[in-house]
Amino acid sequence: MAKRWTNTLTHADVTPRAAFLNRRQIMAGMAGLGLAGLAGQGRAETLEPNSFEEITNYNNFYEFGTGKEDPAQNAHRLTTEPWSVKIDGMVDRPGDYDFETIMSEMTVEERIYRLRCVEAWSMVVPWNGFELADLLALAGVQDGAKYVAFQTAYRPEEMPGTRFPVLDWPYREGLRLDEALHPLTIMATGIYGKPIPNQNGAPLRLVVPWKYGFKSIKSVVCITLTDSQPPTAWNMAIPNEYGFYSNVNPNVDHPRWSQATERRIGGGLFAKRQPTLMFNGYEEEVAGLYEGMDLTRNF
Ligand SMILES: Nc1nc2c(c(=O)[nH]1)N[C@H]1C(S)=C(S)[C@@H](COP(=O)(O)O)O[C@H]1N2
Ligand SMILES: [Mo]
Repeated sequence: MAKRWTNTLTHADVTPRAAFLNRRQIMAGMAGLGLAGLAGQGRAETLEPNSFEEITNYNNFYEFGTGKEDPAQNAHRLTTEPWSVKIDGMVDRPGDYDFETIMSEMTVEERIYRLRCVEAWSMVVPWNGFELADLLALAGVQDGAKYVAFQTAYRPEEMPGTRFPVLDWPYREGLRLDEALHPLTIMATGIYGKPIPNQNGAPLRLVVPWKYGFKSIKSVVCITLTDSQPPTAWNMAIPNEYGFYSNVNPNVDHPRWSQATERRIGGGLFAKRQPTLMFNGYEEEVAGLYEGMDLTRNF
């Protein structure tokens, strides 16, 4: 499938980023402005990815416990082979798609994305994955579909955290169809070129980089195309704190804390908090999806 988006946030290969900056400077006549002018727009800074150790030892995966180190301790219990994803609802080709079949059809590439948790910490993760749009195309989205619903595996015998009613299991999430089809939205299957560890959502998990981390549902077993907004786990649990949209927005605070700044994991004990960027730094790409919407009401 044709590549519809070029990653400008590479670390090893600086060429795409340089090309991007050149294009922008020529287009906007910004040649004299330099990096500082572009950095203000949130996406031209060099993203230094977190280490593999940081990314795989500080996690939220409540099925394996609510502590940040519980998933790394417990998620080895998750059986990830065999694995299949049921794709159903308003699609031409509903069915159980096994992981190997999916991988043989998809083009995996690296995407270095910021990950901003609603709890106000963040990381930068070099994911490997494919665009969700390509997977949905495999199933054939029907006219009239407006939303995509996702479910995580629910296996009490493998998931000690599900013994506690923290959430109404299984973990559920959802996107509007246009958000799901956006080229930034991926299904991640790896980190740093290795298969994605269980604690990060093996064997495949959603990544929506402009939304708070909880939208990026792990270990997906079911994807349903619907014409109505699906119920989502955190919204069901605490509706006044966690909305359906949950776009990263420094101007709309959580009822119990500010969202204006964030703590970058690995920055050290005395690191300065950094400003949170509108749409987590992806404003240029995604703001159009929400034109005319009141982002405070639709939080
Ligand atoms: N199934 C499931 N998916 C989940 C979660 C969870 O508890 N269960 N936590 C979410 C939250 S709050 C965040 S911040 C990210 C964390 O992803 P990471 O652990 O890979 O950094 O996963 C999200 N996906
Ligand atoms: Mo989170």
